[in-house]
Amino acid sequence: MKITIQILLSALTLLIYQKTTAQAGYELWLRYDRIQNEERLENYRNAIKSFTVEGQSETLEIIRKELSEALTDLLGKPVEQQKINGSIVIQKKHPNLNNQLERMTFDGYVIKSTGDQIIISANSDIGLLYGTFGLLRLIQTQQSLEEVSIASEPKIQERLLNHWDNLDRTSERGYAGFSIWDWHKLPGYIDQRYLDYARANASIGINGTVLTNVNANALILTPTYLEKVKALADGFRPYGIKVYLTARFSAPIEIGGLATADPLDSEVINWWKNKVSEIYSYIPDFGGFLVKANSEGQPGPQNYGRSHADGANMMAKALQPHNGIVMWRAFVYSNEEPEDRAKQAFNEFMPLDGTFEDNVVVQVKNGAIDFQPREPFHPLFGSMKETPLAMEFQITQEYLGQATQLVYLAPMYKEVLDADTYAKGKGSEVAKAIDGSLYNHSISAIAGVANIGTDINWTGHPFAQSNWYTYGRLAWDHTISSEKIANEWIQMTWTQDSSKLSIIKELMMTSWPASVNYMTPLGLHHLMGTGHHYGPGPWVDNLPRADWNPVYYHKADKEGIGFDRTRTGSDAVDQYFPEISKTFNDPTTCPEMYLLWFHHLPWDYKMKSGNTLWTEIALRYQKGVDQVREMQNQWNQLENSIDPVRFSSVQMLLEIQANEAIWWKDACLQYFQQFSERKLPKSVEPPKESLDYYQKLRFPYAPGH
Ligand code: GCW
Repeated sequence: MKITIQILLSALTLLIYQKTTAQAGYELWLRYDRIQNEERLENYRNAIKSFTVEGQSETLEIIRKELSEALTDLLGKPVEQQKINGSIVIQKKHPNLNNQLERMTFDGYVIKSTGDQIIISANSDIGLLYGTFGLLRLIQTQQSLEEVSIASEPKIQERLLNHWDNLDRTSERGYAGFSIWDWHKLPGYIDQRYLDYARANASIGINGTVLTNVNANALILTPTYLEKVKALADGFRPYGIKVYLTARFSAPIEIGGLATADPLDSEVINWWKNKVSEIYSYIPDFGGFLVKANSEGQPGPQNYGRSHADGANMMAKALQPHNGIVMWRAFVYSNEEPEDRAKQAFNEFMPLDGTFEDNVVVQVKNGAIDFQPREPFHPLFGSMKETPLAMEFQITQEYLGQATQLVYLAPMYKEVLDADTYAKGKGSEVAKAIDGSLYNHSISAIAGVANIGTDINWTGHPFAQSNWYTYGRLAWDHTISSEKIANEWIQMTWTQDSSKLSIIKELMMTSWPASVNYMTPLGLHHLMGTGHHYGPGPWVDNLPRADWNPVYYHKADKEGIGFDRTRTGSDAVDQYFPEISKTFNDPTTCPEMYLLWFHHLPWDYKMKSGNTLWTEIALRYQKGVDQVREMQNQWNQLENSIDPVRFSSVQMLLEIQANEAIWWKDACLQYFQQFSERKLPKSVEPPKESLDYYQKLRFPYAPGH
């Protein structure tokens, strides 16, 4: 009797614990809440009585566990595993689907209903895992399975997260607590979080992870740390996730005891060769290196008068025997260079096109400056023809409200992916430059700077989970729309009620345009506070390098505002193909969203709306504030339909966001007003505090810095 009560009590505690973590969001989009629509539930229950997974492997075991738990939760009744002939059959290279599977590359999958069974098949166990999550997503989003026939394969081969995580567990630009890698306790202690992380990534098709910060520490390449990396890699492998590391260019000196790191020096070449072999002795499927070189103080080949290609190729050759790749970042801008910062990466890398080894991918940020709220696409996309380019998106919201603001990034990613480079005439979108189809490259890759940390909900802001989800879905298939991704994510994370779903979707779709309005409207950029980049600092002009200062970017003066990148200015426009450069070069054809990115215009410049530029800027800032208030109203309508913990957490964060939007508006408008010497339009609310007040705000312990 006593024992029974004890068992009951601990079961109850577990239930309560599970409930609280679920409410706090630890489950991410894998909550598997029971289907509420009775009719659909009945259909699913009739169609799915059991499942069969053919074969044995760690991955297949994961599939069994996932299916059994997920289906039982979703259908609200146990769904048993059957040795043969279950209502769902999961089988590699299923004979009936051979035709389709033979045409499939990578880890694609097929889901097909035969009338009385649903078959999931693929060429690999990992493909089966993706297919399993694919099927579960169909059920989570309540699609009919009756005539289901889906063939899905990733458009991009290497779909990576980049963690900017340091060995001391801080995370550069991390806003969700500390790094999830507990290096101190590894390799002995495998935190369940590592496996949950791998599972979540597998559910959206992410297949690689760079564990360490691009501002790299050579110690990660020493045996002590390689043991730890191996432990993670072993845990991730069954989920199809390969491990990569950042390689500090000066490692041969720092941990190898050599006098130089010159990439043409034979001792250095040998050192890397041996180091790479050593890494593969720990991790036989190690993915390769990500390198930030000669950028923001990181060492690189130029320290020895060598080029980026010399550096990248030296590492690439060391990796070739093991099938590893080098992702060499194009985020470079020189210390001395008086050239417009937006032009420097292009100038540096274009002449190197065609000189890289086959296993080098040049990793390019979405825009030419640095993850700004909105940037025109990087001119390297489409321009480098011989070199595979990886897209680097930032998921962590360094310049986009960090962890206090709800900003759904899918529309931003899509704007860049869908932008036409005109490299081979119309229809040469950025996405095609990345997925390899534009110039027939055999490697394709994409990277997202992770927003994951130790916070119970992984990402700090509950809605920041949507950006992790979005990144994975777009890395898999860049043609999916932002609305569809939002729909899926909301249904899996928040609610099955379609009217509630529409409210959340609308709020999400407004959030990015809103943030651009209240932070950097009309092509303004890099106005953030020094160092931490939290909040506005358009007045900052005291940093050691000109191009670290907001005044360098907005160039506001008595005449006007904006950075002149036209042919008579810095001529950054001519880094684009003629169709685009022509459009950007002329203020009357330049899309207004990029206007002040490319043009320095008078305060009285006539905008399309008929307003002057000054008035338009002021109205945009106000609009951003109003949009956040509307988002608050929308959220408040959900009060009784969302669990109280998550509801109030988002409610509080939206209140902070609204105040931050006002702060941005007031600080920027008062600062620019000193130059424009014009009144604020009537519909713009008067500032809450003085410019002096805003200028004196300090955040010495802002996170992610
Ligand atoms: O966005 C800037 C960040 C740096 C970062 C750098 C980079 C890792 O402010 O923190 O360093 O970009 O991408 O290398």
